[in-house]
Amino acid sequence: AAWLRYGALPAEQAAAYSIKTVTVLGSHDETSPVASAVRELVDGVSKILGVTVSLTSDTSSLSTSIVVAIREDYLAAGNTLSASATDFLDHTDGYWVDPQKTLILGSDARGVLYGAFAYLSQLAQGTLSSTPFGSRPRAPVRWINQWDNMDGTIERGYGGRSLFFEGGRVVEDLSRVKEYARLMASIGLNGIVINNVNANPSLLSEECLSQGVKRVADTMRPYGVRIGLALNFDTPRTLGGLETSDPLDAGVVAWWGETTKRIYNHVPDMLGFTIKANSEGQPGPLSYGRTLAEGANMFAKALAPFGGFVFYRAFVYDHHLREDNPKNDRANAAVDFFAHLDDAFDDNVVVQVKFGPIDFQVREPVSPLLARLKRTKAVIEFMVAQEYMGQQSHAVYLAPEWKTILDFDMRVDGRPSLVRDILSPDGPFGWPVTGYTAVVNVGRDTTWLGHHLAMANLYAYGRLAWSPEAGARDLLDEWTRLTWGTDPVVVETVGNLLMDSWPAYEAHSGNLGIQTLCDILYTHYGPSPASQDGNGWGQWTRADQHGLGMDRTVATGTGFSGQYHPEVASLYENIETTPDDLLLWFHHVPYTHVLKSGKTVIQHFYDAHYEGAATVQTYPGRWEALRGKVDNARFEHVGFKLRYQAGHALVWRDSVCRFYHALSGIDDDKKRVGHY
Ligand code: GCW
Repeated sequence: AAWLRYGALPAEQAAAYSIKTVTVLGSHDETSPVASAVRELVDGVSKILGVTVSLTSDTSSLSTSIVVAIREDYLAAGNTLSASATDFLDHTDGYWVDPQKTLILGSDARGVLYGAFAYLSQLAQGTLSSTPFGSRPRAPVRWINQWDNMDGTIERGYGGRSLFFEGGRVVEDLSRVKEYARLMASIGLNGIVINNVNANPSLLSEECLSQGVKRVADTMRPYGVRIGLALNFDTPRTLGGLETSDPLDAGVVAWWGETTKRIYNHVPDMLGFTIKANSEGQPGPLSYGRTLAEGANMFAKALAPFGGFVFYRAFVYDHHLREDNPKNDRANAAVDFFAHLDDAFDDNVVVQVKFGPIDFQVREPVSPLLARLKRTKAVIEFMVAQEYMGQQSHAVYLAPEWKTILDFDMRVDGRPSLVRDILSPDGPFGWPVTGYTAVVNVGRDTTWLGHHLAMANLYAYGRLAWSPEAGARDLLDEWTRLTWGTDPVVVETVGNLLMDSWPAYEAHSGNLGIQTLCDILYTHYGPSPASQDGNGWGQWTRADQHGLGMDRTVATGTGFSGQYHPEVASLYENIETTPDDLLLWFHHVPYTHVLKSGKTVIQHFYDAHYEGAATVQTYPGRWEALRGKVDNARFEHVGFKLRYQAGHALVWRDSVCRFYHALSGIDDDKKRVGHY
């Protein structure tokens, strides 16, 4: 149920409502999102108000009915609309709710469903507006990428096995998939790529498409969720039996054309393809001496007749990079590989850019590529899966980190260019197709993500993809009220704890922009500052006995800072204007370098690690305040996880502090690290 629990309101509050029925205008079949909206309202209002609400076609008692309609059906019935309602209903997926008249209108079928969920959300939180309200998404692309493998495992999966696949095929029972589509729709998400970007060619076998992929699409469609597929570039060779997968080979082009047609036979509204190519050992156009654009455009041409899009990932980099060359820098890769191709991509290619230049670290600057493509459309990629962020064994609320990205001003051509505006059709580049995707690893675990508190991240992601200007704390409080109840003690406790969680995690893992400092060779979990350097993965810190940090300046370093537009470039080029929290991302400094705070870098490391770990130590005690206020099963489950996290934070603290103490030989002013 997650946040769709529809917990009952206190009786005296519920008594204020007189809803008995739901009435729909127009006719809609069972697979329409309008029908889902009606089912959701009947179920939700009944539970929240503790009454039995039913669907009726009798329009004589509208005063006690929720009236649900697509705008055109509402107008056809002789009604009129206010200018404010029209503002929202003029946009795809927009909705308008009038709580007084209990009227829910959508600009289209999906809009109706989103309006129904918005109404139910406010009703369940006890915060139903007394005046009419509307909303519309800032961006059309609001997607999820699952990294599910066909054998049922999930790459970076910490919430159980795949909901979609098992034993090389799509599972029989898709009831959890349906529940997932409901959750997605309730936060405004409208698309999902169901398989790992490290894609298995056999996904495209006729059996898998007709028996499996089609059923997944049919299951999610009533919730306004469309599916897309991640493809393996070499499929023509490995599955199709061709000699090559060269994107300019006529046979390969024809093969993709036919294959795409075959997919659309089964899934006529398929979104398109996501491509990870020439990345981490995956094949791609470069393997055939072709450009990335030639590779992307091959898929684009196959998809164009069906209105589909290629989401071509910008996560292309050399993972055998030589650290002995001080100019080498993995962070440069996205712009180096893609920026010069801005004019070369077909119209239905969208470049999918991870939010930071490296890889979902605890803190990164915004990927400069988001301000360097103009003609070519882009979407941002976030990660709800906590790969580097405690892997859902730690509670870490990520929305505050995402906000540092979304609210950042890229100063394109010297003008205001917030990332959240760039990712909107009404933004500086006017991309009609743009927005958001996030890697999510929901699995068969009853908690979905392996940790009840991790669900705040999924909730906030969907809500931010719809309204990127929303506040991290506001979204968290909504989620808490829906998930845990409206008791103010519960809302305060959960809210304060989770708002502390990203800063605390950063404090006891990697500070000052040095990256997360977890093991990067195998697990991406737990402290291992030594693992960053001495290998080709390029997540280097260049720590030695004198200092640490990557010199990414144009003047003396890798030149990365020069990938930004001039105002941002000069902000990061100069050590004086670089914010402390990204200092080591952009500059190599001695351990004794003095920060803006007045502390040395090394003392900051020690202090932050002790403070961060101390904050995490408070979590189990703070959670105790919820005993008896939430159900025992979830209370115990979270309590157990928080106690584990408190212990692991100490492991983090001591490993990182001792590592840098040994390397630098500099003692802790407060005599906690070292021998005294
Ligand atoms: O962060 C890395 C992960 C890989 C992942 C890759 C990617 C799917 O460690 O597991 O592969 O990113 O985003 O493609």
